[in-house]
Parts: sequence; C-alpha cells; structure tokens
Amino acid sequence: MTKQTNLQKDVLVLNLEQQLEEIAGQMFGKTVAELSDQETYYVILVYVKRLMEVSDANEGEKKVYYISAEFLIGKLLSNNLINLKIYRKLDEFLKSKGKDLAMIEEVEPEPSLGNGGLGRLAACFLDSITTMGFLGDGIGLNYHFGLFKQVFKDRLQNAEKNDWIEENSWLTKTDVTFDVYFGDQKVVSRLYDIDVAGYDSGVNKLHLFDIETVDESIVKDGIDFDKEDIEKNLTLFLYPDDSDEAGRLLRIYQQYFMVSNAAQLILREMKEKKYDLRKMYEHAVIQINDTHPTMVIPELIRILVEEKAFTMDEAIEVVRKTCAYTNHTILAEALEKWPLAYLEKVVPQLVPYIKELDKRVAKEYEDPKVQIIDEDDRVHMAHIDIHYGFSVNGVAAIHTEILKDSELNAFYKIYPEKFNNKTNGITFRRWLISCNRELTHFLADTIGDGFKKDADKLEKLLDHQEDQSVLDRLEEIKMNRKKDLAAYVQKAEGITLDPESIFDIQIKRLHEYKRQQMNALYIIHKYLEIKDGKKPVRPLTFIFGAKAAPAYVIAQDIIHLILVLQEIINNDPDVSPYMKVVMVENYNVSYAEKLIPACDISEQISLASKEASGTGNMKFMLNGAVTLGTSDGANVEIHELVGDDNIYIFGEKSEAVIAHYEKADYVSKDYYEKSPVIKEAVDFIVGKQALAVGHKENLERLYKELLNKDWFMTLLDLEEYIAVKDKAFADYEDRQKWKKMMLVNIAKAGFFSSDRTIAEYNRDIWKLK
Ligand code: GPW
Repeated sequence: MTKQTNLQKDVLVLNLEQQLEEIAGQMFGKTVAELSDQETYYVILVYVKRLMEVSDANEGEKKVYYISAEFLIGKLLSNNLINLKIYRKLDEFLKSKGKDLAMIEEVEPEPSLGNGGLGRLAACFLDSITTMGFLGDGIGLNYHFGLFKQVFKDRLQNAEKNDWIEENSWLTKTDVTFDVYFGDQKVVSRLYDIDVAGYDSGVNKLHLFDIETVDESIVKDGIDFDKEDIEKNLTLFLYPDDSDEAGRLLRIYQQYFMVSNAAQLILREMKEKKYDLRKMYEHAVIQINDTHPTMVIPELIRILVEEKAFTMDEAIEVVRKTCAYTNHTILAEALEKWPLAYLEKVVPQLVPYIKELDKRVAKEYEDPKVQIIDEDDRVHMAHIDIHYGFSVNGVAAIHTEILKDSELNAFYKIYPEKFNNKTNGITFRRWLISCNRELTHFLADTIGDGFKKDADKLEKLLDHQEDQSVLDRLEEIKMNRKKDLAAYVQKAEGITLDPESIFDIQIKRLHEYKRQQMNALYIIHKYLEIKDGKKPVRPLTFIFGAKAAPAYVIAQDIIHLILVLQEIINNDPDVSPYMKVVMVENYNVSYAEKLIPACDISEQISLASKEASGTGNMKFMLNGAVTLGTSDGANVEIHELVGDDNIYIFGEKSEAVIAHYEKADYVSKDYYEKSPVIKEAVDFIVGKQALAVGHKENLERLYKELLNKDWFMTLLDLEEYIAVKDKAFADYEDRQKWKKMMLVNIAKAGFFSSDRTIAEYNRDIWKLK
C-alpha cells in the first residue's frame, strides 16, 4: 500500500509538466503558456492537492490532536511546494513558459483563521509535527470571513469582512458530518480538510468544521450582523479578541461546536482503529491550545458516561490522562471565565458535569484560588484544564516561571509535576526558506544545507565571523530585501521608503501591553529633535503593522496616533528627509513575510512579564535583525543565546513590574512631571499640530489614559528606551560591528526552530513514537 502510493507520487512529480498541461486543458481549455497568473495558480493548486492526496500519511499507534480556535496558516502554495520538494522544478517549468512563480504566489488569498501569535504558533506546530514524522492533526473551525480586513479611513481603522474562501481552495469538503446539540437545538456540522505536507516527509490533516446553514448574506456593512441566529452565523467570523475577553455567547457557541466535533471525531477514530476506549490515552493525546477548547474535557467525560457506560470516576481518569493544556498569557482579562448562566443557555447538557468537576475540587481543596466555579458563579476555564489534565505548560522560560511563582502558584503547589516549559518556536521552512530564498541559498553555500532539517547547524555560521565576504554578503542580502519591501510598500501604501535608511519595525497585534504607544512617543521625540536641528546621521524608517480588536477603544486610538504621526512627519519637508513613518494596512502573515527579512531593528518592547513568549522576535532574529527589547518572554532566551553584545535590552525587569502591580505604586503622572522629555512627547499628542490632523476625541482619550492610568506602564521605561534606541541607531554606523551582530543572531536562531519545540512536547507530554 505504502509503496504503491509512493510510486504514484513519484510519477506525478516526474510528470509535473504533462500534469499541469493536462489540468490547464481541462480547467481552462488552454496551454500553461496561455494562462493568466490567476489561472496558473488554480492549475498548480489542483496539481499540488493531488500530490498530497497520494502522499504517505504519517502513521503511528498514538496521535496528537491539536485543538485550537485559530490556525493562522498563511498562504500555502509556496510552503507546500517547498515541503514537497518541487519548488525548483515547478519554478523552472514556469519560467520556460514565461511565468514568474513569485507573481503567482501573490494571487493566492490568505486564509484568515487567526489573530496573531497563538494561531500562527498552531500553524508552525502542524508543519513541525508533520515534518518530524509524527501522527498529529489540527482541529479547528472554518470561519468564512475569518479575522476582519483592516482598512484605514480618515486615519482610523475600519473593519471589513475578509472574504477569503474561493471556489477552488486548499479546503477539501469531506463527507464527514456530526450532530451537535446546544441543549435541544441540533445543528449539523460538515468537516473540511486541509492537507499538511511535512518537509521531505508525509502528510497530516488540519480538520476544520463548519455548518452548511451559515448565511453570508446577513453580514451587511463592515462586520456587523444579527447575533441571534446560530444556524446562520456560527462560523461567520473569528472572534476578533486577541487578549481581550469580550464575553459573548457566540464565542461559547463556537467553542462548544469546535469541541463537540473534536470529541466525536476522536471517538470515531478510536472506534475505526478498534482501540479500547478505556485506554484512550495510549492512542490519543489532546493538546488544548489556551482555554478556548477547554470544554472538550467535560464533553468527553459526558459522552463516556452517557454513551459508553463509564462511571464518572472512570471517565474522569481516562480524560485526565488524555488532555494537556498550554497557557499563553497571564493577562487577567484574557483568562476566560464564563458566567455559569451563559453555559446554562448554550450547553445545558454540560453544566451538570462542570458542577461535578467543581464539587470534586471543592471537596479536596479549600483555597478559593483553585476553585472551578467562583463565588460570582463564573467558570474558570483554565482551572478545569489544570485539575483535569495531566500537563500544564507555559510558552517561554520566564513565562513558565511566572506561572509557577505567581499566577498559578496555588496550582503549582498542588501539582508541581504537571508544570513544564515549552519555549515556542517557528518553522524555518516558512520563516527562512520560503520568505528569504536568497539568504537560504547563501547559508547553504556557506555552511551546507544541513540546517534545513537540523536547525542547530546554523551555528556553523559562527566560524565565519571574521570572513569579510560572508559579512558583506549578509549586508547585501539585507539590502536586497529592503529594496523589495520598499517597492512593495510603494505599490501597496503609496509611500516611498529609502532602503539606505535604518528599518525599525514593530509588527504584532495592537495591545497596550505590547506598547506600540511607547514607540510612537519615541518617534515624537525624534521628530521634535530634528525640528530642533538635531539631525540623525542616517535617515530612519519606522514601520508598524497591527490590527486592533474593534471593541478595544484605546488600541484604536493608538493606531490613530501613529497614522497622525505618519501624516505629519512624512509631509514635513524639514523632517521627512531624515525620518519616515509608515503603518501598513491590513498587516497579515503575507505582509510579515515581506517585512521580516527587510528589518534591521526588531521592536520587542512589551512590559516585562506580560508577553508570554512572542514569536515574531524569533523570525526577525533568524533573518538577521537585531532585537531591541525588554526582558520579557522569549527575548530573555534570545538574550542568553546571543549575549549582551548582540542585542539591546532595556527596561524594568519582570520582578520589579510585578512588585509595582502588587503594591499599586506606579503613578504615570509622576514620570510625566519628572521628565521634560516625557512631558514634551506626551503633550504633543494633544498639541496644535496633532489636533490639526487628527481627531480630538481619540487623541485626548489616549492622552488622558497615558497620564491618569497607563496600566501597562509606558512611561516607566520611556527614558531608557529612548537612550538605548539612540545607541542602537548610532551603532548601526559601525557597519562591521553590525554585520557581525547580524551573523550571530542568525547563527543562534536554531534553538527557536519549532522542530525543537515539538521534539520537547513529544518527549515530555505526547510520547508519540
Ligand atoms: F490570550 N497569544 C495570542 F493567551 O496570540 F489566549 N492570542 C491569545 O489570545 C493569547 C495569547 C491568549 C500569544 C501571546 O500573546 C504571545 O506572547 C505568544 O507568543 C503566543 O500567544 C504563542 O504562544
């Protein structure tokens, strides 16, 4: 069987040219040479899907089910071609037909199935799980309009629906359907699959559930729609809250729909393979990606008790041995706590089980901090995961320590053996091989191409620190990516960037804890300096990309401020030769793939303790950018790896920040009044110039927030940030020094391969063969 399918695949690859001509003929009645880029994309899509269909599936006695509300997979064409090892062959064929593969890649719509880091991590993990030969599938939802599309109007973010699903797509409709009950209300699900090809390996699946009664026409202007009718709206949108909890019933409907389908799919597979359900944990491990899929625990227990004749004790035991939980945040507002009344309304059948789980905890432990249902009748989802799963992991070393020492300390005392760290990682297939082909080829020529399968081999680059031609080539490749980006930004945003300037980039979801506002205050400071005659030796380019949750008012205000600064600065003839600001519209994975390789300075400036890990920081480093960051999340591990000389670290440490919260002694106004530099920058927000361009309401609200609240302590670190950033810009002029910093960053990035992360998940949690 295996041999035969392999042969089929080999034949398809061998006959790539014939195959494509044949498909082109059938689909469009044309030869490949006659196709438009759009048509060529569809033809390749059909071919690659066929190839994956006949590829060997990964096999094993035990499977990991990675359940996640988000899979931010990005465009798939280029990565599939790379992982199937046909990129070059196809590229050459297309060239011979007068076509440019890069242009064809542009045609593909980007799947819109995630917000940010959490969803992108899930996508990197699928790539690595599959590449490493493990049996593992993703389970999530097929949101029709996904995360909103960001459009700037009048220097404000507008949210529009993101209509990403086309007739021909990577989705394959299956004949798998399940009945899902919300109390008495039944809906019928439909499973869509996306094949996940590993690099030089087999395939796994991303299972996305949907319902056929969804009615896209109920979405009128923007992203508003009637929230009442579940059958019509269940899978329309990905709830656009990254870290802000907005307790909405629809979100609970989606979560239950996801886990009910997951549970039914898993039990179906157990049955098909004739596995003993009482030993489910020998064949299945469920990784719960943050608390969004937590209801899978009571749901599985319910099914085992009601349909499979388990006692409550037996069901709890089996489920406990099957489920593992990953925590991605310590932000209180992001830890899901659903009112019991909401759960009663959406999934009354689950409530008795949740109450039973709560009762057992209450009987055993008195500490109110570890109860499942609190005094206000809110259900703490993470607490279900910790009590009724076998593993709890954080996503970077410092984050896991904070979980153990403070946020989840009460649980750590009960279950020290459950806690473990799994520092995040990124797939190098997308974040190096695909997005920076020139750098990839150069690295392969310099140190051999072993790093493609074993990322630690990048360290070999350290042998070339004194090799002038290597250093010069790194600089040259960076310049080429900056030129590429400048050309793209010119087209997409209508803004001219100078590739000779320093590209300083902050791209990530917009959130106060990530402190884009601190970067904006630096920009104001620099602007005023230049106005004052203090010109930088080299022009500076400040680039932002960020979506803000539509309900997150201050985040919208920060976007507004940045767009106001963009307008003022880029149009000021005294200043624009020395600095530019650009906030790119609708930042997404595809944009990241262009921005990251072009970056000189990677902004990772979250308030220490608040960014669980960050993964953009890793992508930048891998592409030769130098980090300017706080001692937060994975920055701490980057710092340890590259050493003091190859990173710019500033700001209060997490212990000090946590102490500020405990003592409630941070007063932003004190910082404002103490420092003329801070005062001047903050006042600019509501000064004449800003108000002439921007909206009073937004700017004043932001100003007041910074002065009177500043919950994420922007002003705490601002002065140090200004000093260290200025130092980084000055150091950039020592080109030799900077090129070595680039080299060390690339060489030390191997640790952040998601292959390493997945190997650790498997070693400590999943234990797949
Ligand atoms: F709040 N993260 C995210 F923890 O992108 F659930 N979305 C989310 O909803 C949450 C976390 C949640 C991010 C973290 O902010 C980031 O630090 C981390 O690198 C990433 O998840 C992957 O672990």
